[in-house]
Amino acid sequence: MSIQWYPGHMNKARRNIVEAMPAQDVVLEVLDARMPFASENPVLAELRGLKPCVKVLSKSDLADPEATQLWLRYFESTGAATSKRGQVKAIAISSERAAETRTRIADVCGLLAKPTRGRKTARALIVGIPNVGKSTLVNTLAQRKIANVGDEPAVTKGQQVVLLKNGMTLSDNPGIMWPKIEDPSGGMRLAFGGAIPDSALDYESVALFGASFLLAQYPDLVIKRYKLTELPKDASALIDEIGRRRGGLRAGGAIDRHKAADILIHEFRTGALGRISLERPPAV
Ligand SMILES: Nc1nc2c(ncn2[C@@H]2O[C@H](COP(=O)(O)OP(=O)(O)OP(=O)(O)O)[C@@H](O)[C@H]2O)c(=O)[nH]1
Ligand SMILES: [Mg+2]
Repeated sequence: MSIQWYPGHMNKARRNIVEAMPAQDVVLEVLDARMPFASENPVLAELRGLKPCVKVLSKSDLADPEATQLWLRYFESTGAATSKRGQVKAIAISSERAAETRTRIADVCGLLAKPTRGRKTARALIVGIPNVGKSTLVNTLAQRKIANVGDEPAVTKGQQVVLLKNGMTLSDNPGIMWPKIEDPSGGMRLAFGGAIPDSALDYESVALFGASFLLAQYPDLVIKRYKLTELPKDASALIDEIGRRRGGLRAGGAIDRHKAADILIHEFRTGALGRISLERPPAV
């Protein structure tokens, strides 16, 4: 199953990013720390051109800390090697650690964002795919609730410019996708993580994808969460087992697989299953 989702407001959001780009000193590209590759929009690399860029690995509280360290090293080393694409740095943040986020952003912007044209303070454009925590980051940096946030994709519908107390100008943008997701498993990871609205998904296929990944990579977390005595033989058996234990049975004794799929997806997204990363970087 391939996943496509490109609602109309994203074209306008893209045009706004193109218009705002020349005046920016740095681009803060927010990625999902659990899947930095799948959540990296190829269109944004094109739009930023040679602008310095910070890869902000958000939701790091939900990601496997070991994988996040590997990703930071990966982006730092590939960033240093790709001067053709402008300077790249990487940091990891979490909404639970607001003060640390402010320090990390200030430090990295101090290194990368040199204000130009006689200005004393920098301008930063916040971009990324939907639901990765862009508006949450704006609120953390502004230290007040200035942007709407929500646990579903496409909450922000228009560009919003915010002036911080330290003089820095931030521009929050709607999350944008790209017209065609070439890699079907990347699409599945995005769906499992919550970047695509549930209405555009086949819930059970997404849960089967997630179940099969978890059985292979995080079997101990699966056993612990669902209090299993042994590992189910495959993804479908895991969904059945969750249904049996947690989802209740339909009339006649059939397992409610849709409900079981919902439980697995929800418990991955909220971190109830544990700290899980869906991707690891290639060796560099
Ligand atoms: N666990 C965790 N949740 C986070 C973090 N940052 C944001 N969230 C949650 O992720 C969801 C999406 O956050 P938003 O800030 O609205 O995301 P966005 O990138 O602005 O989304 P769009 O406007 O739809 O593109 C919300 O439920 C946030 O509370 C984080 O660091 N950790
Ligand atoms: Mg937003």
